Amino acid sequence: MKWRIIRLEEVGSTNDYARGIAEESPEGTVVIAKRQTAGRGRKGRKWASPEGGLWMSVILKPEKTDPRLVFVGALAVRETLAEFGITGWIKWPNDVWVGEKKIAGILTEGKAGKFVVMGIGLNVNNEIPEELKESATSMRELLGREVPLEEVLPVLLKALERWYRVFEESPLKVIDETRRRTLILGKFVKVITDEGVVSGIARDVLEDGSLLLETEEGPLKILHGDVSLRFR
Ligand code: BT5
Repeated sequence: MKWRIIRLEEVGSTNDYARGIAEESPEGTVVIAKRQTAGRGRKGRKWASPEGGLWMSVILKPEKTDPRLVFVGALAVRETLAEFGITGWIKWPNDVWVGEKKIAGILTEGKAGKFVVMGIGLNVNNEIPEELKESATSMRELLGREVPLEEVLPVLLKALERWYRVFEESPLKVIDETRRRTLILGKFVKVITDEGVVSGIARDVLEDGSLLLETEEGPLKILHGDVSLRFR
């Protein structure tokens, strides 16, 4: 992949910026901002993006828009953390956790047949806001030292490229690896979906990327949702 990096001091959201230029930009264009003033998660949730974190969006032009692309981002982040000696796990569908805390989130958005913007937010050296201290961590907190963003970025881009190629060749290989790296399988979870809250044992990540939950009423396939684990 020929990466073309656009660096911004500050932006509302790198995903919005990337979406604005995606159609006329080549695949491999990466938008990185030092700070985001309106960083977003799914469903318009806020993503805290003070200086020190890696806030970026990658423009991809896959043959087909595919919701499973989110795992390419999550696997790449997991692998990047591993390079720095941190063991992270994917929390289906779009988070990476270390222990009981979230360290990264992926937000894929796109225009069918045109482009996909893969937003990645990774807490590196940034402060974690007070209200997230219980649920979020950073590489700095885990390693006890700052890690220059310029060291993290090439590792992440390399891993992204590799997993993107694997995905193009065979999405099922990406699903297989996602299964292996998923934190919640075999655990009792609660999932908030648009249809309501369901709970049960997370059994599998299926070929289409959905989560298979074993509920008291039987197996249930979930396409979108927010999983919470009962840690305590
Ligand atoms: C996500 O959403 O986890 C996707 C986050 C994607 C952020 C990147 S940064 C670059 C690009 N530009 C953007 O505007 N976005 C992308 P979701 O699964 O909906 O999780 C959102 C929830 O994570 C929030 O409601 C908070 O509870 C929590 N959260 C917010 N900021 C966080 C942070 N910095 N670290 C850990 N957790 C955070």
